[in-house]
Amino acid sequence: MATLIGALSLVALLFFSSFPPAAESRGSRVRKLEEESDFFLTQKEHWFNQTLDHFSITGHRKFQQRYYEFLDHYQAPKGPVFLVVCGEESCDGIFRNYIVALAKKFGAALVSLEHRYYGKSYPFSNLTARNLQFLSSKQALFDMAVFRQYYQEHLNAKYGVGESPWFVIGLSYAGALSAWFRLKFPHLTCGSLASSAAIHMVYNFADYDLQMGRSVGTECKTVLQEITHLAEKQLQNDGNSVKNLFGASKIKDDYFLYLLADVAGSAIQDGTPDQLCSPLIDAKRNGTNLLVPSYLSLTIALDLDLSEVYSTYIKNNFLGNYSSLDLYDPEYYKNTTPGQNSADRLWWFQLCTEFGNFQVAPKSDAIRSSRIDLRWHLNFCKNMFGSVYHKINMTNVYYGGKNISGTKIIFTNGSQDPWLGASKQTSSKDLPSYLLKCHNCAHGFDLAGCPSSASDVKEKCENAVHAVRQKIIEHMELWLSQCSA
Ligand SMILES: *[C@@H]1O[C@H](CO)[C@@H](O)[C@H](O)[C@H]1NC(C)=O
Ligand SMILES: *[C@@H]1O[C@H](CO)[C@@H](O)[C@H](O)[C@H]1NC(C)=O
Ligand SMILES: *[C@@H]1O[C@H](CO)[C@@H](O)[C@H](O)[C@H]1NC(C)=O
Ligand SMILES: *[C@@H]1O[C@H](CO)[C@@H](O)[C@H](O)[C@H]1NC(C)=O
Ligand SMILES: *[C@@H]1O[C@H](CO)[C@@H](O)[C@H](O)[C@H]1NC(C)=O
Ligand SMILES: *[C@@H]1O[C@H](CO)[C@@H](O)[C@H](O)[C@H]1NC(C)=O
Ligand SMILES: CC(=O)N[C@H]1CO[C@H](CO)[C@@H](O)[C@@H]1O
Repeated sequence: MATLIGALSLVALLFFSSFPPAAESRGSRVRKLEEESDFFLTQKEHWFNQTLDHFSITGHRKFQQRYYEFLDHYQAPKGPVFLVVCGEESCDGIFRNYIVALAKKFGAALVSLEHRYYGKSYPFSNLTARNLQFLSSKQALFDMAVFRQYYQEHLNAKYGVGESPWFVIGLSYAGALSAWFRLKFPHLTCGSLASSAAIHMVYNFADYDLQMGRSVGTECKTVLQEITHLAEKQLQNDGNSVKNLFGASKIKDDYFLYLLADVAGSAIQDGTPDQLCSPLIDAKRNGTNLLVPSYLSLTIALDLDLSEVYSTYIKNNFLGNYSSLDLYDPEYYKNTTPGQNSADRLWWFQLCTEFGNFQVAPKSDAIRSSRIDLRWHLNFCKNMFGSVYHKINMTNVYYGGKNISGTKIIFTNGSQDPWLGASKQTSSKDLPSYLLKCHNCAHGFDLAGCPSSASDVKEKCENAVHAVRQKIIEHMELWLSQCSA
């Protein structure tokens, strides 16, 4: 369930310049990344003994947590330390992205901690639901706090710096962690940048689908809806023939419908809506004469045209290097062996227990099939993890949802990002928020930059990104100086 994984990582975003839409899949992409160290400032691993359960007074168990440091731009002893938060995937190094420019500008040390359980930072030899009980954002925030103290001492030992000003930076789920870290540990960081952070949790996140429609516009939305209806109808008639067209005969009907939705969601979330919509709209326009009222049957010709265009798009742009049909097979998520592909199971565990924000079909004007509803998601959770307790509403109680309090947190989001509705909606002096507004401004672009696209589209995107980056720098300058004072 590519987009259901929800948050899009820096890994995916980094692919923008060289790849078409990057969906939310890890294994293959990550492996590919490792071959291309140009993507990383550093991949030299360091290890830290972390406490497994920060909330127990009897458990003393530790596990090894991986981290990275990059000191080339560090101006000791006064320079700040930027904690670049890693989210729901293997953290294979510190990425080259806008953070490098920030490090240069501020003479900062960069340090990045892998999220517990993901990548190589897993405490147990298997990932059964029982062993996942210590996987939560609360524990992860405590990890960051404990690590921050440890690393400060480490820097002191090396450079005699005393207390450095810290700043926490993250994107997507890692962006939410950045915001929450400043909220819960204001004495440990001068501020934070929360890029495209989903901080508001609901069970039914129908707004994701609605925002997809708003982002692509009426014409493309209508075609996407039509594809869903065609697929639903053909699944009823002859499921295998339509799935075969997509090379997806082995997956179950409801997962197939999820795949169709994820393909569109990913393209929009990644800021490449035109690659998705243009061929579909063309096909639709060409076939207009053939269209008969939708309550009658569509002609075979249009059926095939649309489905073929979409299936070609999926094969070329979605499957293969970004995503895989495996993600639409429940068995894949049941695998409890830690490894490159376990991030998907782990993230689902967090969705099922803490975050929800299930991408359900809205009651009207849905792009995705109405079969993808809350019941479907809760069944999935139960099927994967047994009867784990859903504390999704509690997450808003704990962090405040969109009413998050606290100070010195920058929120950014992209105008076309389906995750928009889960981000902070208001801006204030203490909690400024900025919207990157352009045709394809999507998830995390302030940090990741714009994808390759037609030059006029790209220029507008770059202007939007530039404007928000200037604001980020202004706040960081002010807050870091106030912190050092
Ligand atoms: C972490 O713990 C292991 C085993 O207890 C120990 O051998 C190692 O030295 C510790 N590492 C650090 C960095 O403290
Ligand atoms: C998982 O690991 C636990 C110990 O942490 C062990 O008791 C259990 O048998 C393992 N289960 C599987 C399915 O490997
Ligand atoms: C639609 O028609 C145009 C012109 O007739 C043609 O160039 C284009 O390839 C067609 N597109 C599709 C997707 O059928
Ligand atoms: C996947 O990556 C390989 C190797 O870089 C490339 O040749 C191939 O075209 C890519 N496939 C897709 C579907 O993007
Ligand atoms: C969660 O909160 C919402 C809004 O307050 C409420 O409608 C819903 O019933 C709650 N769900 C659960 C499972 O507690
Ligand atoms: C946020 O505050 C508003 C107005 O006070 C309130 O209606 C809403 O329930 C709050 N939301 C959360 C998630 O606490
Ligand atoms: C945090 C943030 O940038 N919020 C913006 C997200 O988008 C909404 C809707 O456009 C804006 O109102 C918020 O200011």
